[in-house]
Amino acid sequence: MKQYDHLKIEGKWQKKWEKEGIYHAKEEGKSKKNKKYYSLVEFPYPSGEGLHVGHPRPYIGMDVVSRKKRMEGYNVLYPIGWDAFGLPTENYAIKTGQDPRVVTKKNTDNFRKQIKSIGISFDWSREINTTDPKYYKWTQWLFLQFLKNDLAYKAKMSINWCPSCKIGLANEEVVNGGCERCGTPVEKREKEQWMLAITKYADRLDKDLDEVDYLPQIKASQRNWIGKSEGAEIEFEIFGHQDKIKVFTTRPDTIFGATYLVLAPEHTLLGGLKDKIENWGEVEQYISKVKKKTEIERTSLDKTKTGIELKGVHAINPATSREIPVWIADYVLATYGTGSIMAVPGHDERDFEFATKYNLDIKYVIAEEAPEGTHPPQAGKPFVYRRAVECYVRNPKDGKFLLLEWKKNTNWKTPITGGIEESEDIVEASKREIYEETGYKNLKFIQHLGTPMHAKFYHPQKDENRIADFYGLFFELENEERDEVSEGEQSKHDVVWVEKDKVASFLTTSPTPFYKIGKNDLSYAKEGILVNSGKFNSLNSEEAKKEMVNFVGGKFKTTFKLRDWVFSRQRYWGEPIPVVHCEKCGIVPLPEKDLPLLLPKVKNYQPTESGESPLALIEKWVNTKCPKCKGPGKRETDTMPNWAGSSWYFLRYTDPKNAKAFADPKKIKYWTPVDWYNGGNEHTTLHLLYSRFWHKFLYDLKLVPTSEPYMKRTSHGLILAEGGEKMSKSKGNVINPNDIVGRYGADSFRLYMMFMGPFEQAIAWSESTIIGSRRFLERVWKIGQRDLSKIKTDPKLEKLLHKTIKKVGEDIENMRFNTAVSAMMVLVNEMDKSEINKSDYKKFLQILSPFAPHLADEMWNALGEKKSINISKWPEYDSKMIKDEEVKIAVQINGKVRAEILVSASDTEEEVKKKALLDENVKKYTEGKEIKKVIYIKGRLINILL
Ligand code: ANZ
Ligand code: ZN
Repeated sequence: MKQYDHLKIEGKWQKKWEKEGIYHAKEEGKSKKNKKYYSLVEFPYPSGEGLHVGHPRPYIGMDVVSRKKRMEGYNVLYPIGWDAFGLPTENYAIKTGQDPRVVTKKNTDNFRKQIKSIGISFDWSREINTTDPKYYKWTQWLFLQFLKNDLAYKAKMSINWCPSCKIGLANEEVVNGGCERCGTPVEKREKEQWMLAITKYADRLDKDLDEVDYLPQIKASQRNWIGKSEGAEIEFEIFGHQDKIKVFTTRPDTIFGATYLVLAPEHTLLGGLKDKIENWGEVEQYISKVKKKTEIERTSLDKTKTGIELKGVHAINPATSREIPVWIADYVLATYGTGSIMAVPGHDERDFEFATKYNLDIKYVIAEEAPEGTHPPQAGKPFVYRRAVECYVRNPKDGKFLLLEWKKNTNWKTPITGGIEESEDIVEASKREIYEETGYKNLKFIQHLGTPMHAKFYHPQKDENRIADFYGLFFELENEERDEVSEGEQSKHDVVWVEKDKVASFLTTSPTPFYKIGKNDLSYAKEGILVNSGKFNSLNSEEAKKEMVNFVGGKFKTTFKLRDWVFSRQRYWGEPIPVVHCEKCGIVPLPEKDLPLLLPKVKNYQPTESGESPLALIEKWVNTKCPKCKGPGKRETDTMPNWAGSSWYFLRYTDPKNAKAFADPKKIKYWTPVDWYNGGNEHTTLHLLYSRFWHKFLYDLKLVPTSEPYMKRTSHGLILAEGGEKMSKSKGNVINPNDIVGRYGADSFRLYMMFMGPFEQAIAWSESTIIGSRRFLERVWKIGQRDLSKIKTDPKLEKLLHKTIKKVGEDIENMRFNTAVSAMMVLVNEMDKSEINKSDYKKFLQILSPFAPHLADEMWNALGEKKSINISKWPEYDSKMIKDEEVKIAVQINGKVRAEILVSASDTEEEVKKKALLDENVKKYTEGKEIKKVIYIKGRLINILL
């Protein structure tokens, strides 16, 4: 018997596929199949380390999808190329004194060979490389379109600077305050930078997510990054000063609770207020301290906030007309909103923390709606409003809490409560209530328990409905001294002491305030009902927002967190920015005929200490003529970031060799949008967002037919080292896919990669599991060696085959590759035990072929097929075959057979019982009777006991 020898099979088929070009996408009209399908994976950065075992996971995943689509009759475009500009190559070139072009060539050659050995069905005839001048000519051309449309501009910017890489970083490239590449803490530097105005597209980038099929977490993280925020701008007058302080708030409904204002320490208003600020010296010191902190240090919730009051400056709350203090603090950023806020400590966690620390007023203005209690309001009864206290009293001696158990026609169990007047001191009122109801005299006030609870209920003794705002307060007994309780109170309720962990279950009211005891954060940030807000009381927050903005003369305003994109780098290995600086004409774009502007060869790639690009040192290149006035000009020496080339590469694949345009519009129209794009999560807020932005811009220029580039986006999890650590060269735990392919074969490797776990989850490499995949293929091989010609397939196996065809097809569509593989494993187990004929075996090979294309083609060929299995027609399942067998079940009632029902063999016990009880005959006997018990004996009978 022939042995399964992957070394013989795989190279042979790879050559044959390549020679026949079976994976080449056909141009429109050149294919019998005119339904196109564009599947895309992120093209790799060809690093010196070569292909890592994590790279192929998405390639194989989308390969399985693409192969299936081809077999289903689609004209599939599944391309690959190299995103080859970037720092690692440049740094390597510096270290070894080689030209980055040479390094790139070596690396891409290696990557190509590695990828080809895995048998991915890429259309290699469309390979692209972002560092190829024929490619970056068009990246430069596209940049000029941005420039012409005022979407590219130069600005002095405080940028994130990595002192180690000597490079400016976009916000997206700063991770936890450090450089994404090397981890060095990022500094701030003022620099002239090229910017792309992505913020002009912020709203569309957010809104149009509704129209695409991205995984929900991908949409959410894009939305979050764009950070659309609908709110209002409101002006606060400064007492005795002409300037006003404008704040941005998403909660204008809380303005009655704004007890102070905060400006960012960089706020431009500060200069003008200088004369009024009594403690200017301290303030100045504080400002220079804050400048040293990063944005993340300043805004993360877990960092303690600092600030300083601007003594002598007072603002006027336009809702209450009261004077409130003005502070500067690190937690307010100059770059967001208006750079100043109205602080509402009652309803914002950061303000609450700050107000607690600096002893500023906390005022609650949004009551939390209490869940409906045991006594909901009754129809037709009048509503009476109360402002009330809800008191929790703890005896520190035994830790128990003082509660009331009500008498008379009610089962109420409550804390001590009582109505209070608007003007009354809430703590004093509470002490009075506690004394009247329980007799305890000496109470120590500990804590307010957050925002009031807004409750609606029926008061049985008063026979009326109540709407009440309950203010929670927490006291402790100073001692147990107590007076006699009046008879009137005694007749209403008993006084009881309850252990802490029984309080919640004891109470018939909502225990929400009780849970707040001892908590640090007592701000309430959600929606609710307005209180302490004058004529707006009892409105809900949503209604109040509109009315409040009008009331204080504010303006509705939408802001975004997204910032414009820093689009220049002071490094060598990137696309030169094709403009000339002319003293007379300013910034002049190169004419199209001068593109590409080639990256000149230099002797030294080292970035300069001054932060200039190495290109700045090549005088011959820098000094040029102004394209407009022909006077002397200087070339721009910054280069583009490595995100430039990848922002449009998927368009180039549709027409990779076009020298007249970035791609022929007809070809773009045929192939785009991309039908399915899979990529890494780490690109969600970078490449994915950037390329959507470029695409929308091109759409506006009518250069592409759709406003969204990708119809569907999914992502894959990382591959970790055995043991769960990240694979890294320094840890010596990197797996080279070529070793695996050499030892076990590309098919085993592919199958294993698909089988190892859910595609979207991170998973650790496991040598033993790949051996399992190899064994599985050996069994498939062995079955293929049987004489399959004369026999008939076992009926049971045939059914399982059809079910498996259905399942594998559906699983591939849903990226459940692992369950597709395990279904085929179950099927092969069954094949081992039973007979299968040739035609059924071939169907199985076909569904296996996207996963193990080499082996499948070898066996397909051995069974007499001339053309590749990979372009055969995807098998259809017989829908009659996938129906489960039906079984007759006898239905007894009290032991006598009264009916028979048909159920499916795969029905669960629950389903069978339900069907039995719904049977017409059974219903006749059970109608109006109580069913005591139902007993089911699997596959045979059911007995209903009445
Ligand atoms: C008053 C208020 C009351 C706020 C309340 C929140 C809750 P998002 O949703 O992220 O857009 N804010 C505004 N500008 C800021 C800045 N430059 N630095 C720091 N914080 C700033 O957040 C908007 C809210 O963040 C705004 O609404 C403002 O606080 C704060 F119960 O205003 B709010
Ligand atoms: Zn000029």
